[in-house]
Amino acid sequence: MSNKNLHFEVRDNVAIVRLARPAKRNAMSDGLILAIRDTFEKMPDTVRAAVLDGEGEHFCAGLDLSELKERDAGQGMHHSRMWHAALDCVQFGPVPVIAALHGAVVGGGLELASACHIRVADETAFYALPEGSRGIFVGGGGAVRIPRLIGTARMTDMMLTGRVYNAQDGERIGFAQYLVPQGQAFDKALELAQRVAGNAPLTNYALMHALPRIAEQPSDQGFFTESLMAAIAQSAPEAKSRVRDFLEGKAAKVKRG
Ligand code: 1HE
Repeated sequence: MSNKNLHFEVRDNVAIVRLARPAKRNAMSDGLILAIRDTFEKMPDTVRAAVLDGEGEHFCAGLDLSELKERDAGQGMHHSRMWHAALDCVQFGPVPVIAALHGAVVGGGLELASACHIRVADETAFYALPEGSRGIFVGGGGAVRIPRLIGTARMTDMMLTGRVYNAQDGERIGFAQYLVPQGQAFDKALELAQRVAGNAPLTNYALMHALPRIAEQPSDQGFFTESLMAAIAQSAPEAKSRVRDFLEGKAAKVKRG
């Protein structure tokens, strides 16, 4: 499933998907965005979690600006919807995706990272939305996903003023859930992916597909959907055997953090 600009491999039951266009700072051409869509759509059944990272000094410089030719409104709409379809395959695909971030995580690169389920950043990471100064707008789902991570006010400020967040501040405001020393984002992301891969598949499914929907429902509907999901998850044989293992002293206790 490898593409010239997108490397794919499976280690045990974890897929590693790597943007591989370092000379262009992993800028996303239409071909690359379609390759991301295809990769997540056609994930082998054996895969239980994925790591997404970028080759070279930067995670991703966003949209390939050299392809930003004259488009009329209709073509612009289709282009943006193509990004939505591809990033939906990441967020609502078959497996949780852990992004390993370093260097530039900007524009469409930040939109891509925002579609992942966990973000691990190293100390070199920085976050920006240069669309504001390029005279354009986000078009890859950023207007929906980024305010959910950092709030509308912070995103508005980033786009109006060109503000760049460094790795420490990015973790503080909610871009990344983990901050690690330089060069360690991939290893940490892989370690997390291996742990995620060991969960009951229905639990991972609930977290990817039920939780974000519940979070957007009015409380009354959210409580009801939660009960439905809880009932389905607890009835699976795997849930029964995991709970039995704990009660028989065979499963790990929760340890202090
Ligand atoms: C690119 C791109 C790109 C680099 N499209 N070619 N994104 C941006 O506005 C960010 C633009 N990029 C940058 O600000 C910088 O390149 C970086 C901070 C990411 C990296 O800096 P640096 O010094 O390591 O690299 P560089 O020398 O700027 O770039 C190396 C090459 O990559 C160079 O090409 P070369 O042929 O001269 O070697 C750059 O032109 C090329 N390059 N970034 C095309 N983005 C769904 S809508 C999403 C909307 C957006 O994402 S808009 C934001 C676009």
